[in-house]
Amino acid sequence: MENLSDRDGWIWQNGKLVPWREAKVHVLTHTLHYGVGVFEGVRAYDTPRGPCIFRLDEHTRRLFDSAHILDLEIPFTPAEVSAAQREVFAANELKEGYLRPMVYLGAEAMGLRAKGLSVNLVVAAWPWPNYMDPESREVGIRVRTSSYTRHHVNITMCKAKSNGNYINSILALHEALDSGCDEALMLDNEGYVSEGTGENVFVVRDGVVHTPELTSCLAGITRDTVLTLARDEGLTVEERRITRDEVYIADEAFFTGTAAEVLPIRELDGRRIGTGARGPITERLQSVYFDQVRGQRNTYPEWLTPVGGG
Ligand code: PPE
Repeated sequence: MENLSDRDGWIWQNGKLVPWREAKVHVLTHTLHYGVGVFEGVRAYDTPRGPCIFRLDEHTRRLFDSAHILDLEIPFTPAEVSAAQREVFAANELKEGYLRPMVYLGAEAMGLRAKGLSVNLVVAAWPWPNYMDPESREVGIRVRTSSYTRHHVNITMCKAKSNGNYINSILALHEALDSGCDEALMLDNEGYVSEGTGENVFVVRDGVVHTPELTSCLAGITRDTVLTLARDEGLTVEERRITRDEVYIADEAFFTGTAAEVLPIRELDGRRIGTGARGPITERLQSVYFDQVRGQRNTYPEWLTPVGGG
């Protein structure tokens, strides 16, 4: 098995590039014990202008928003954090890949009462192909509704992409994987559809594209991208509460996320969705999404930040 800690390359840690294998923390690192930290998942794609980071400033902004929600003060400016991502991506000489900025509290003190701990930032970048096999992008995945409820907005707040929130996601995802599915669908505490364990969710019915409101899911950047591109394609989009059985009777359904990209759902809880194959609107949105991130369209050039130069 590949060991992600044993690679050549560079990791940006607190302002400087350190050799990949030396980017370490102490075992008493506060975030390791209690999960109070925040992170981002960002992708860069190869484009005709060279490797470009997709919606870099929006990801950086969400990192700062997440930190603010958890009352963590990042000791860098947003411009410095965006520059760090470009720098580490370039240093690793990648064409396409995934970036993982993460903010964590230091090991100065233990305990829930600890205040005034150092706020640290790392950014790693490595090639990370979509975790579904390429076939899934065409045929779609099988999903089950999780027995675990998505965080209530006043338990751990879903607008923060915080480390601890992913305990909930991992419990739900592993339950789904153990039962032979590919992903879990999370319902909120009122029983309405919220999101996947690391993706936002969309359904299509009678040509209209629907996705849950932002109150109980992460403000996904891919979600926003797909909503924008769908409107540009002349589709009607609605952000509203969605029930589990509405997904069963949808014509099409798909997940969106930086890591997952645009991923068709062909089945939920053993019920076929639509024809049980990738639907035409999903296929169209998937295609415009990949063209957009790979710089094959002239639209939204500001979403693509070249890694090198300028
Ligand atoms: N909801 C959750 C819970 C989530 O984790 C993500 C991203 C999204 C929605 C979609 O957000 P966006 O990437 O901005 O479109 N999940 C990240 C981590 C995935 C992982 O496996 O780790 C990601 O996609 O990078």
